[in-house]
Amino acid sequence: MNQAGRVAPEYNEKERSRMKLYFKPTSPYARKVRVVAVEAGLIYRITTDEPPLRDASTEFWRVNPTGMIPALITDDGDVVVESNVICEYIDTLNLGHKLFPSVPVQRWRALKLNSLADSVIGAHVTRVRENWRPEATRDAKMIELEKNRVTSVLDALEADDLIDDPLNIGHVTLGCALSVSDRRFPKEDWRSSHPRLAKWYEAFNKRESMTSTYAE
Ligand SMILES: N[C@@H](CCC(=O)N[C@@H](CS)C(=O)NCC(=O)O)C(=O)O
Repeated sequence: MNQAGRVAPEYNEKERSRMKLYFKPTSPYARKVRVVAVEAGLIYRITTDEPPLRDASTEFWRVNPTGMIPALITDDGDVVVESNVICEYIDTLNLGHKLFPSVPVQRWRALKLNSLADSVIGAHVTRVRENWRPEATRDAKMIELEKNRVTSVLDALEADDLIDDPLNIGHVTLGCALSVSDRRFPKEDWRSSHPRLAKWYEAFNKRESMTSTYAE
């Protein structure tokens, strides 16, 4: 029987005890996974592959029915998709400080920060894609809306104390989101209107997990 997202068993024979991450160096969603793997001390157990995207005829789509990155093949040969799920999977293997807290109040705060930061990545990605279209066909209203969404979320985070919590998945996602801000929209100064976030990011961005996963 074909199970959705189940890879061929021969993969597991060849690659026993190694996980495989399908990614692109510039994907912020895939970077979340790599940052978590470094923070968890598990990056050495992960091999990587850069699959062709947007082609349903490829081997990648056979392995991963969504055709999206990131996707992780576990050392049991299962495929796990969607960055948050992959991050949590890796965190279950993490013997050190957990990035997905188990205490409900802390967990909720971490997930809340994570979802807000994820919405910043989503807004950036939508805007970047819109900007790739020929100028005459771009949706200016959508570009403006996504820009406002980013500002709105950063304003909310600036006014909150979520970033002061012990390191969690929300910080990882926020770090990756702000990195997209700088890389894709370098002329937009988010720092002067969000000094608390700027200070936090300056320190966070120096972590080995961030420096070792940065891609131009
Ligand atoms: N919500 C997903 C989003 C993943 C995503 O949007 N990945 C993009 C690359 S950044 C992708 O695979 N695009 C290929 C496609 O759209 O077919 C996650 O968090 O993993």
